[in-house]
Amino acid sequence: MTELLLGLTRGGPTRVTVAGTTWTYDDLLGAASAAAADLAPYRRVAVHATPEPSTVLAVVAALLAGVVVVPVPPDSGARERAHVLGDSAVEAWVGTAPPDQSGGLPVVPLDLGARAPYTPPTDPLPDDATAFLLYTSGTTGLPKGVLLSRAAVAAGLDGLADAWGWTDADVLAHGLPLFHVHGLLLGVLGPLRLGGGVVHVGRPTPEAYAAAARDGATMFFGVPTIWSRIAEAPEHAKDLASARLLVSGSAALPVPVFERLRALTGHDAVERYGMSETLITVATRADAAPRAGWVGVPVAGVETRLQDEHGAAVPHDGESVGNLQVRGATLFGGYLNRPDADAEVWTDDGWFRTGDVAVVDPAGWHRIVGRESIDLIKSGGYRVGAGEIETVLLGHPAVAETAVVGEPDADLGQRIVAHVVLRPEAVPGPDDLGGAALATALTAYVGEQLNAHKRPREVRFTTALPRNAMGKVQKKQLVQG
Ligand code: MLC
Ligand code: AMP
Repeated sequence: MTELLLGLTRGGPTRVTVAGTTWTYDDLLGAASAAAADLAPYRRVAVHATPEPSTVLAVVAALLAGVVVVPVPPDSGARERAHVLGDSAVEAWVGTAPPDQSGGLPVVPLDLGARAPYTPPTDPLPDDATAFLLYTSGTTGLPKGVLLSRAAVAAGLDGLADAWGWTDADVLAHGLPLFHVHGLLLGVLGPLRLGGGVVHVGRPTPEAYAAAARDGATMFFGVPTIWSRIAEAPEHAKDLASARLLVSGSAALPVPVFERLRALTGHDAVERYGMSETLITVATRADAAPRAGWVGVPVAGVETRLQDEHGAAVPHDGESVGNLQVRGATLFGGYLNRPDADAEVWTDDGWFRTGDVAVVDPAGWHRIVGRESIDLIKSGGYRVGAGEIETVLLGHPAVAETAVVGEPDADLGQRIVAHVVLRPEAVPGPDDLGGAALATALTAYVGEQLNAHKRPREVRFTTALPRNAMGKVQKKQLVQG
């Protein structure tokens, strides 16, 4: 197939800036070609995915070497990290390993200053060769490994290039994490395929986005939390007026944020919708008039349909709500080691059940209404399973029962709230009035086991969870907002 990193492999002076380090394409290609030679013995490697140059170099080197990349969130806790390393059967870390948590694997060092000539592969990888194994949360259990092929990534990026007129004339800026579809696949590989520049600004603050705009960035990516913080900072938002395109995704962009951004920047943010399993399937085209609350039309190579719970077609009339299914060139190849999960998500006729509920209008525009399951939470654009947090909390000696829910939150979309029934012997005494210290300890425990953004923002102690006659917890009764 065509080289995935088409733009980069042509070399040249285009700039890639991460955490203040700038490479030209020539520099990055030279450094990655040198590192790729060291990866030849491996089939699957882990990358400690900090927002730093070493992450970009490790990922590019692995892709050049044809080695599968498993990005590991840098704040992963013990349980989550052990699961990812064990399930993926990675053979080494590239660059750095997390302090004291290498899992006993070797570390292939990276030299940012090394340079070797790039030689195109004499024996190109097949299209269906896996490029990434991305771990993502389900409603229960530990995260599942999503197998993404080189062809799916290429198709996804080409679809967005078509939708947004994204070319080598663009300089993309963002401050997203480098272990998910949004920040890594779109936000780093997008430019490297399409030949454009990219600036990772570090923490995605309004100040940092404004500074990138003043430095000439043309496109900005953000999750709604980032955009809503920019919309609250008019003195910085105004600098984004010089941009060509503001893009929001990973969660629903609230209409008031869209409107405030328009007033402050003169731009209508374009929304796009996707998943780890499907990459970006629906997007607002840059040449269309964006509609607040709507995410756009299927990208090239993707088809969508709506079904009701009995599998009957739901009309695309702009009003009827149905379960959204997708198929096409951007889809994943299945979950690693999880035939049970595969069986749940694929229909008999080959469509993927997104788990999202949507409306489609006669012109093909999509509006995402919500998720089928209350147990899949989106907080700050991160996908979090209620079940994985509940399992961890139940492993704490103080906890007898728990139910985790996502409550509406103006900043985060949803905030994680854990309702907890304590074991009688753990009920706090007078030295921890209200249980504040215990709540902090439980929150920290989730961070140590899973990762920082899976920590509940709030722990509410209760004496009993609401249950139906069958004993099932009634989570809807717990969601306030
Ligand atoms: C957070 N903090 C907590 C806490 N949670 N403290 C105590 N208890 C908790 N439960 C701390 C943080 O560590 C931080 O501390 C401070 O509170 C602020 O946290 P925050 O409000 O979460 O802000 P921030 O850290 O700035 O993060 C917001 C954000 C982040 C938007 C930058 O959520 C983010 O990067 N989201 C992007 C997720 C993403 O990329 N998703 C894409 C998935 S792919 P301190 O000390 O550090 O200040 C996908 C496909 C697609 O979805 O369609 O794109
Ligand atoms: P993840 O697997 O982390 O990529 O999360 C995918 C989920 O994010 C989807 O199933 C949706 O629920 C949600 N999502 C992504 N983009 C949007 C969007 N533009 N609007 C609403 N929800 C979105």
